[in-house]
Amino acid sequence: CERQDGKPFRQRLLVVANRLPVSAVRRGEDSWSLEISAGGLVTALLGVKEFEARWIGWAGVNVPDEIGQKALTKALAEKRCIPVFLDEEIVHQYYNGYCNNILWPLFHYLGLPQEDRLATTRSFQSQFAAYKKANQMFADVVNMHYEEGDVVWCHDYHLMYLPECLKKHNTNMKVGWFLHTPFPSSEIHRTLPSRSELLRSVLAADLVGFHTYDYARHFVSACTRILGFEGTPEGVEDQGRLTRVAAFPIGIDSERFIRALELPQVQEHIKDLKERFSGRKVMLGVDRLDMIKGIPQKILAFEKFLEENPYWRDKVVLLQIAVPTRTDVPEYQKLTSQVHEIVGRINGRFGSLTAVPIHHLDRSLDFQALCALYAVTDVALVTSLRDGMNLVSYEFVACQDAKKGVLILSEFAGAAQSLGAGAILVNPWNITEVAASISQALNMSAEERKKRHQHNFHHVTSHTAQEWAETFVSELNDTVVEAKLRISK
Ligand code: ADQ
Repeated sequence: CERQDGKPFRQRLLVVANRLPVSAVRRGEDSWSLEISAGGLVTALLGVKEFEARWIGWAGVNVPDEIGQKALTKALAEKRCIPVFLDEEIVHQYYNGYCNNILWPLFHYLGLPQEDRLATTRSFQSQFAAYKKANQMFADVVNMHYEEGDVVWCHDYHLMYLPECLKKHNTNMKVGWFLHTPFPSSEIHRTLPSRSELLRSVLAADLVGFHTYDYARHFVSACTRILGFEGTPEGVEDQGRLTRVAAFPIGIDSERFIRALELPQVQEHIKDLKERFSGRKVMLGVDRLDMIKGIPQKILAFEKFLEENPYWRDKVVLLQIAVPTRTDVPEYQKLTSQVHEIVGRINGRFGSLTAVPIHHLDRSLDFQALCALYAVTDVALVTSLRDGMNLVSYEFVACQDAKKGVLILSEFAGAAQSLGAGAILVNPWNITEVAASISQALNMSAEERKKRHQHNFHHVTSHTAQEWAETFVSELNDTVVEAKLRISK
């Protein structure tokens, strides 16, 4: 195998994530069509030039029969992907249950839905057992494909039990683990019945990474308070065995967004949007429809702004693009209806026969349409109640070099630590404050907008996804001596 520049790869990198970066659709008993989804992680790994990356993960479909599994494995191999087959029951208990119903809300400080709290408490043990079983299934596939010298990079809260499974099998394996969500205060983590087991397993990795220094600090505190281990500037130490813990803030492939703005199709979209919203300032929200994104709070703040600023009522429009996720979960269905109800009420209250103040779309946009929207926006509103990083804020900044619009950003998004100096930071729970920040953004002088934008643009274009992946992987690769030390004790 060769790199794009023709030189041989130095090593192989096995990237293990819950989902493979492909959507698989079955076309016949032994035929599949695959589509690569160009997510952030895929792009990021293009930057890891010294390593030849292979993906290990679930393809997102249930394939109960051997013929189907063989055919899918073969088709995926061409994309350098290796599947982990999970049956429906495991997916229900591990993915919908333990990952999305317990860890996701807990790590975002949301707790559990009230009516589900007791039921979840009862089913906790079986869901955790399924979580461990699923993680072991991922480990089995890694072990099957691992070759000496490979570097293994595990991703996210779905796979916290994986580092231990891997090290138990092979203590020489170089294992890293990165969390894409926040790691909560140790007081929150303490409430998790499986708190110690998960921490111990993550500590089996050689390098543990988070988006921000705060998350890393919370993790180290959890290890000191819950496990009684020692926190050091390097990480966590237990009887001379060190696990390195550090912050590796993710970025985006900013060049991809900047280049896209030059495309004729994107220019065409931009022209249409400008005509459509001429005479009005455009405000934009782009989120997965998830509790953590604070969409109802954002819309209520916009209502308050309209209430308090009659002058702006027919001069501003909020475009909220929300991709539905986890649509089979009642809590998410409730969120969708709640958002629809609030939007309907506000449009009824402030709309006219010819214009409404909020356009809400329940769907995903293609890349070019998204870039055009980012480019015509005057004010972007990111009001996550908690967010590991939030890449939408980065993407908006990358597309704004001509317009120099304003970013209103939740202080509870990891991105607040990198874009805080250029954005207007807000507490999304305080709708009065968010409403005031909308007013501040719409009235901001061109000079101040330029200054703020330049700060953010510099950050977004100099801290890319590629650099993030390269830094993590090379630091992981350098941990070899420590890894051996840990094992020999
Ligand atoms: P997410 O919670 O998915 O990621 P985010 O970082 O904002 O959040 O990334 C979302 C991605 O989906 C962006 O690339 C965005 O363009 C795209 N997207 C969102 N809504 C869309 C829409 N309506 N149409 C088209 N595309 C849309 C998790 C964590 C984050 C962390 C990332 C990366 O929750 O905090 O930043 O992983 O680590």
